[in-house]
Amino acid sequence: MPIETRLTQFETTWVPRLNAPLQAAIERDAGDTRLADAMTYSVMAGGKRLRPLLTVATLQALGVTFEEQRHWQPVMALELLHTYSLIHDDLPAMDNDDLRRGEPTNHVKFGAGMATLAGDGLLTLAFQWLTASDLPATTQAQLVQALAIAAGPGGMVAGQAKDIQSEHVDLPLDRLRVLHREKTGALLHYAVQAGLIMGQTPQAQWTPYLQFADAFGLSFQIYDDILDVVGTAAELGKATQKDAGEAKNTYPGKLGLEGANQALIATIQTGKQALAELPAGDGRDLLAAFFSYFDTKRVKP
Ligand code: GRG
Repeated sequence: MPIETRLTQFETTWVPRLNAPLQAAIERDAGDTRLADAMTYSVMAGGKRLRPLLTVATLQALGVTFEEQRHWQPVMALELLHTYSLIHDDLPAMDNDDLRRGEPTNHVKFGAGMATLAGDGLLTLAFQWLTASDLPATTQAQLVQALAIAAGPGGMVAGQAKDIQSEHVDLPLDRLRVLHREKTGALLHYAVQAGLIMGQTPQAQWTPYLQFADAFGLSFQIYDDILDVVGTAAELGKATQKDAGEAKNTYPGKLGLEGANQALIATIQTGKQALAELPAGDGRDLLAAFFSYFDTKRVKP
């Protein structure tokens, strides 16, 4: 089966299953309030569920059977946290975006104050959900610690702070890579780590999984940067070096479009090499299929 099909099949099975209880679970915990409406609005706004899918795929690769009572709340906690980051990122005080996924952003719909609180609510509820499953208490504590490290001032928030500070600064590539690792990579790293923790996998076996996660995270960011350039070009392949150069703190800005594409191809290769260390089988193939998110043919040489 082509790897694109493998990924599509996995999404078709899992996205509806993960989504089904979501709105009711938020309303159960946030009440019938305007705040709950604001939280639900962004959570139900059509995200790809990439991070929860990565956790579920890691569980599958480890041979762990998904059980709703044990796994659903901790798996979806990450989606709550991701949604908070998008709501806050869109706020007038940050990127000041009016549209996300083609719809009005949370603050456009609910006002900046309520959008801030919707983000706060989702961030906090994520940790509540990590501790509300049938998993052993020690496993729950490990999840809480790992997510706090990934999302907090040593991870995503640090990356966002660097992003704000470097708005008018031309960052060298190594500092850009750190910024991306924190801002985008840390949650994707955690998505795989959460599977390892929930599967109670001995830490000695974590390395290839986390190397895969980190390669996926970097690929994700490089690809997002490339799409920003080629997606705005009138026709695919017509994006110019000038388009790339205008976006300073991006991979195409540093390396040119073709250079960024080569970096993407090399990063995907690194991720696949890491997976080659895992036992052959369907679970490993499923993780490899996540690289089919990236179309390395968008850039014409
Ligand atoms: C506000 C603390 C704080 C952090 C914000 C994630 C983030 C940090 C900002 C989002 C801005 C951005 C463009 C980040 C790059 C990563 C990215 C493309 C995130 C979007 O993730 P997807 O594609 O989103 O998984 P969906 O819409 O599918 O949920």
